[in-house]
Amino acid sequence: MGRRQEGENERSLIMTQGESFVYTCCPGWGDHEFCAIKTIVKDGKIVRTEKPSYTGAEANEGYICQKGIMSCRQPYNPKRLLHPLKRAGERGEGKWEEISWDQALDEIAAKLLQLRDDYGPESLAMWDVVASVPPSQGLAAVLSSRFMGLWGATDPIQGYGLDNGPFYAAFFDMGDFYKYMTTDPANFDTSDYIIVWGANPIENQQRIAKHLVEARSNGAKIVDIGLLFDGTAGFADEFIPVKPGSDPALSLTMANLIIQDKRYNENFLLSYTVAPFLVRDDTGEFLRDAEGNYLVWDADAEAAAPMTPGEQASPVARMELDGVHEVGGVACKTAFACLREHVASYTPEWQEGVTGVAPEVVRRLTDEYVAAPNAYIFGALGLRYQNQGESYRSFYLLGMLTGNLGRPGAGVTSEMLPAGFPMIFNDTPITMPLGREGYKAKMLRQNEFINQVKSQEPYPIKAFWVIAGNPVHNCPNRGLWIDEIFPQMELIVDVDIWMTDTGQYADYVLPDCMPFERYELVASAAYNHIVLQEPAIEPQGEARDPTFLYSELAKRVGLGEYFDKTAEEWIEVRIQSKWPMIAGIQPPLTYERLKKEKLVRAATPPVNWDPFMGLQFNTPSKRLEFYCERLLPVGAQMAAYREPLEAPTPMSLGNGTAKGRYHFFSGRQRFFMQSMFTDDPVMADLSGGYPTGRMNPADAQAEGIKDGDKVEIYNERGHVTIEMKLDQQIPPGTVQCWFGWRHDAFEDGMYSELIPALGSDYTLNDVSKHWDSCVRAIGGFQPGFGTGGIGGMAGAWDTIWDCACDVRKVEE
Ligand SMILES: Nc1nc2c(c(=O)[nH]1)N[C@H]1C(S)=C(S)[C@@H](COP(=O)(O)OP(=O)(O)OC[C@H]3O[C@@H](n4cnc5c(=O)[nH]c(N)nc54)[C@H](O)[C@@H]3O)O[C@H]1N2
Ligand SMILES: Nc1nc2c(c(=O)[nH]1)N[C@H]1C(S)=C(S)[C@@H](COP(=O)(O)OP(=O)(O)OC[C@H]3O[C@@H](n4cnc5c(=O)[nH]c(N)nc54)[C@H](O)[C@@H]3O)O[C@H]1N2
Ligand code: SF4
Ligand SMILES: [Mo]
Repeated sequence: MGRRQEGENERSLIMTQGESFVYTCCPGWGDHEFCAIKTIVKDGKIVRTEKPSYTGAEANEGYICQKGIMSCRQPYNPKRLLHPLKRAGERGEGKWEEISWDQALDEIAAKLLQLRDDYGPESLAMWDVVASVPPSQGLAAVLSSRFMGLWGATDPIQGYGLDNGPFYAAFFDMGDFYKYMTTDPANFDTSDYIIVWGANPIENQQRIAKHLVEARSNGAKIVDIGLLFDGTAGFADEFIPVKPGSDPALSLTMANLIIQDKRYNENFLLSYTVAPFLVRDDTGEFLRDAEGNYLVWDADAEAAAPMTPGEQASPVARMELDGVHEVGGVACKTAFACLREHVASYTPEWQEGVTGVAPEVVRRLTDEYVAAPNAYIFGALGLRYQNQGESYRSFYLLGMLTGNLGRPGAGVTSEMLPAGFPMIFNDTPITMPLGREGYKAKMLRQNEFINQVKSQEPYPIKAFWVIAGNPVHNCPNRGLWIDEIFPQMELIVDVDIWMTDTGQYADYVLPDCMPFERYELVASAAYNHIVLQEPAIEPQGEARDPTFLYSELAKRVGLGEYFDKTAEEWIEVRIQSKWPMIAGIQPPLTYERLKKEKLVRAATPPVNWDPFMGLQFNTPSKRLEFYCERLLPVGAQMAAYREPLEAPTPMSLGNGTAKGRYHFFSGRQRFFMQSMFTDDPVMADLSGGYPTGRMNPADAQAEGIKDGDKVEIYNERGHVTIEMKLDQQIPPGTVQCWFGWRHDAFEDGMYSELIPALGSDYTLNDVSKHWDSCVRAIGGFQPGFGTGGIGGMAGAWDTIWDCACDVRKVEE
């Protein structure tokens, strides 16, 4: 197994006689921290996990958290799936028969072939939330993509709203998606002021937490703008609570104050944004000359001057920032003037009614943010409302107004994934062996998939295969899956390491290897390192890796010739990458070298990765587009406050759209990783032992609910009966339950019944539909783009927190 013996690596921690180690992707890696862990083995058993030993500039990076440390218990957990299972009773009844792999794959293959003959290959839908199986772009994703493309299966998670809003801002403001997902958190270290906005990195993202601590020890002030008084609120120097989904009202008030007080960075705005571009009053489009050039106002010549599209440099010595003109009979003003007028109604007094933040607090916050030499807005994924795109765009707007972008210590993040430089492997020959033309998978938007399953038009969908994910639990609404989607399926296959809420409704459940048991290439994990994952132990029970699964399946459906390699051979193909940071490694990165050294530093530039470095943008104007022409058709050219879908904010003030009196929130829990780790009794114990709800004591008193009472939380979609805890951390108007507990842990109902169906017609709006068509128009919605569903996810919102509910005490 190529394990390195004690003493071979001087950086490794102390190992005793007989111990050796391999590197492993942390099983908790779906938390976006992407850690590699050092797995220490003795006598064929894992004895513990430790931090990895990176080299070079990253030698002091790479820590692991309590979940990473506890993950080494998981392979031996008695609840783990160890045998292929075939349903013995009704779906969901929990009766299973243990069968052999041969029987499972023979039967599944025969059914797939029959469905293909009867309904066509696209009647098989393959679900892949790539984040779920560590590493997210590993062999499970790459090989299933290869299978999907050759078979011609349906890929149903395009326009799925998970972790997706940041893509909206990145696409329209900066002209890219993936580039802006990651930042090296070491960039925070030298910041003077950090606003953590709608995120809880202290409990959810330990690599970020490490650098927030670093920044504060260097003198930074940390402000948390959030809903709950969570771990990050406790850590921060100041906590500013806001009403759910109200953030754009606050951030745009900050923008207004910065503009009114002329505290913006004029030079940055003129050099890197569309601020000086003239905008037509009549159409809202940028004013252009006959050649199609943009026009700006030359302050010296007192005349319009052309700006060639794609040129970032200023065409004249002095461009005007703020002005109103008439050019060739067309009334126009600069984009900056449009912005100034647009945000003028966002006053500190007005926003208080939406956010609950006092006017003097927003004034002071703005002062501090502007005065800091280097300021960061750390936005992440806690803003799961339909208006999240407006929030993220407004954060980037604040960065543009103050010039806090593109240098260490200053920046804006939205989808905050901590990582070094992106690494791109040679995956296309694997995912698309017959080229892009030969890739036959059919992309469906999630809402189309839902509608199509219900109607079985325009083509029938009869089989559902879960490559990765636990949709019944994690892709609400639970009732949609159980009552509407699954009854249409003649075959449901779930591949996992645990029996999940999804697996319970499957016809076959297939046991995957854990990362500790299989080969992989660890990519984004590793702070500029390429790390080989080698098996630490033999697969437990009959668990088998994705190479086995897809090869054996392919063989039985006539695609065997395409699955002729071992996991190690596929990895050899993957590292033959032309990406300069891989291709430029010296001596060259070969599989032999990787096996010998276990991790190899990539040929990265001697700076930290920051997507804003160099301030080059791929928008139509090649500038930052806080004023975005492409959003004109839906009136969203500038960020604005839009009421969230189930508007809990005005509701709690007594005047809202009354879908319920409370806002329901089911955010993440420190000791769980989504629905993982719930099967470890120690982690479950640390999480309170069993699921409970929480609400503010003032609300509870008004409802006649006491601490520990049994309460039903309900809305028109579903309900859960749960023990209620009274907790000051939960703001009035809000009811909370931690995300992760399985359905079995509840006495009656389940919180995922309450939540709107993600990516459905209900959660999409005009803006998201327009966004989807814009992404398609530039070909970004391509088959197999990325290696799994994530490629086409843009075009929908997470609306998990847009969820109104009611509560009532259950009399016993
Ligand atoms: N331990 C652990 N870590 C995880 C995960 C896990 O399951 N467990 N999951 C991972 C995944 S997939 C993700 S996407 C990330 C998400 O991680 P985060 O981005 O940190 O998201 P959440 O923990 O859902 O919510 C963070 C905070 O957002 C705040 N919030 C809610 N509504 C609002 C609002 O309207 N305005 C503002 N300003 N704040 C609001 C709440 O105070 C909440 O504590 O975590 C990752 N990390
Ligand atoms: N109520 C509520 N719902 C939510 C959220 C919330 O905060 N509240 N958060 C949302 C967010 S941000 C996200 S990202 C999604 C996450 O949704 P999912 O990606 O579906 O969540 P996970 O539970 O991380 O992973 C899914 C499955 O992968 C399995 N798995 C883990 N390791 C392996 C492996 O090595 N091999 C195989 N085959 N399977 C493995 C896990 O056991 C789990 O069953 O949930 C979303 N849903
Ligand atoms: S932060 Fe996440 S990936 Fe890193 S050790 Fe913890 S659970 Fe694992
Ligand atoms: Mo997520």
